Amino acid sequence: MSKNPHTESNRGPASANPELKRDSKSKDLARDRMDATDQDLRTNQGVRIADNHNQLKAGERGPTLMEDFIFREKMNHFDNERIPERIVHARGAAAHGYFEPYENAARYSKAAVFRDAVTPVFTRFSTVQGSRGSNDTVRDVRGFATKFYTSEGNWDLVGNNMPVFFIQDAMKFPDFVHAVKPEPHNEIPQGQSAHDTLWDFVSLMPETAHMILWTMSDRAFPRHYRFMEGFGVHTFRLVDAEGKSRFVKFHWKPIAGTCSLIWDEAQLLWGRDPDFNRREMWKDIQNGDVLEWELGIQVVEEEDEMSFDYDILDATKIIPEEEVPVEMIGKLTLNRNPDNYFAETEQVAFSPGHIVPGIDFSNDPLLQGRLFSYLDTQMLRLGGPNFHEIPINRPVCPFANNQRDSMHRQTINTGQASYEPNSIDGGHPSETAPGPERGGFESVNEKVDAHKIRGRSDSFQDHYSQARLFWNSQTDVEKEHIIEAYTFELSKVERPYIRERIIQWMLPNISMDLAQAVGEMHGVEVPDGPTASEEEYGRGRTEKSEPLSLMARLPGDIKHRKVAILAADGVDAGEITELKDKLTEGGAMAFVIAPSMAPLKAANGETIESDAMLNGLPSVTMDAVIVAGGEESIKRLRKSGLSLYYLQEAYKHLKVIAAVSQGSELMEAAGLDSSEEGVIVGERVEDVFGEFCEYLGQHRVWARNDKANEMPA
Ligand code: HDE
Repeated sequence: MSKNPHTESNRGPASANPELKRDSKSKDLARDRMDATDQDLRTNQGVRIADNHNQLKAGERGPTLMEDFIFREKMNHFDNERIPERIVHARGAAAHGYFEPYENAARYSKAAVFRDAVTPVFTRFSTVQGSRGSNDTVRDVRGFATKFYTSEGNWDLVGNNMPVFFIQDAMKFPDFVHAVKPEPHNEIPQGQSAHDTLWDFVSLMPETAHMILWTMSDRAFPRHYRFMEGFGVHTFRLVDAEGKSRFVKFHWKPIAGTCSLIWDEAQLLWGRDPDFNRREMWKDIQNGDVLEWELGIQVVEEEDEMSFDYDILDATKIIPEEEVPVEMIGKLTLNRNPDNYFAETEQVAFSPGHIVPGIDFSNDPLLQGRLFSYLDTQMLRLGGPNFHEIPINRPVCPFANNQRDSMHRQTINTGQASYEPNSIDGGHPSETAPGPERGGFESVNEKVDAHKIRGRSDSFQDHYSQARLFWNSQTDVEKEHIIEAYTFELSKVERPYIRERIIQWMLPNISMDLAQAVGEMHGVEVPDGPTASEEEYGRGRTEKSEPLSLMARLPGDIKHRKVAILAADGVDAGEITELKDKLTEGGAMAFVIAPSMAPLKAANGETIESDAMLNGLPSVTMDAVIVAGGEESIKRLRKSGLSLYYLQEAYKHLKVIAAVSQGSELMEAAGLDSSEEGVIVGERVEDVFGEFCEYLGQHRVWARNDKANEMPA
């Protein structure tokens, strides 16, 4: 069992479950894997196929014959390959892995996932708005859904990379989704929130203010899934072995730290690598560079439920970490790519309703509505109620019940009794009484004694305090990015009255600076002060909360970072080797980027492989650039507009740029001034490397922000 360095003194009892290995789900999937190695080509009925190129025709130039069962079967299967994509979160990428609890986890929950040494998982990341074929790096929320194949059944933690949501009550979800999705008359825009219907809805629904602010921040385009936080969003419950229930919020804290793309980069990536996030995760896992998070919880004792200045059942609110610290209770590692996208990533069916003993729901009205929606949507998407039999969805623990039949049933249930109680089949399958360990599921025995009411609690009224809290917690650069985001998004809104509603009626309640800056860019006059009612404006805590800034958890080192080394024929081979060795030693990945894919002929006659062409892995796919020396190499690179652009673009995107020996000439040719921060030149690799790593650890050269805005690239 892993040790949690943060909670040494806070351990509860732990027990290991030796029979559950981390690859138990992989073994379970093995029975459905199909390997065509050395196989003959056959029909689905097992008949060997002699000719897979020609239909059966009446004569060489004649019509196809109806009896061509081989053609008909092939075409019929092809015609029916597609299933409906997810109504939201259609575009996703996933990986297998495992979860290891820390010893303190079992203190809060009797769930096996917190007791067993290791539990296999499958995690799917997604964007929300776009269709399955849309771009990865759009401005959007990212889904972060994990299926834990626990020894007591599947638990799904179906969260997002932002800790709050747009609406408070599930009743508004279809309205919100209709507003954010491409508009119904022309299906524009794809993967974008910058359009009239979304902002119309937002401008009329002040409860969206907080979440919209998050989506206008750089969190809306993570640099890599590994650099992204995750949140369960709702308040859930954990139930311990004594039956005591506590409220919790779940957090995924990335071990690699947090960092994001910047907007211009994200937009350029739509064209240069629309699969950017999924490709990076895939390649990293392929290279053994696993993704890791710690699972954290904020615990609220039941008696403290009402002690906050917001309602913990309101999904538009966070619990600031200063109020309730996040306690780490385990570690997630993603280390294996799926074998087949459709079978696994597309067919996986998550639901917040998939819980296990030791975990329970709260009365959050958004969560309550989700409990219906996820099961319901699988009926259409996966074709009926047997989706739990699809290999990626089936639990690793044994399970039996009296549910029978329906479309595509795989299980061959033996025995005569499909009801309970029965005496014919020995009374099986039979119930298990609840218990502290391995017992039947038992809901928290909460007393509910109330009038039926279609309404909302007054404690859900404050829509702006936490938006102000978020704004106040951002650094200057982050605030600038948020201002740019509202300005850009609203510029795409055609109706002036919608733009005005946002600028005059929403933004002043968050920040007058924000309202004025966006108002100025839109030529819209801003009122003197807040415009919301006292209740909606709220009086909650608004002083800075450190963890709300992405800068609070910058990577700090060069691990997992991608570094381009620009080179051409005549490059100094020694420098390339030294750079690659040093970067790899620090956990970074180095790529030799050259004008062509032909192996490079170094100055000393050595041959060096080129990893990509200048436009194959452009600067937007990299975190930093180094120009290696070699007189001839620099001469060639100077002649290439692409290499000059490479440096300028990296400069504009605030990336650290270094040049070794003659490499400085390419810097000059690109118009970059080595006296500036984060533009480093030196005679030898060791002269530049230390400073280079320091900047890279900070993710970007933030001090360059104003200057970079003047760059045309
Ligand atoms: Fe979802 N959501 N959602 N959602 N959601 C779906 O389920 C829904 C919400 C989230 O990788 C759908 O199987 C309602 C919050 C993720 O497969 C659907 C409400 C959070 C995924 C659905 C919400 C999420 C979904 C579409 C408001 C963060 C992708 C396909 C009451 C805590 C999971 C599907 C995957 C997917 C409904 C709000 C996260 C339609 C009704 C809040 C990560 O059932």
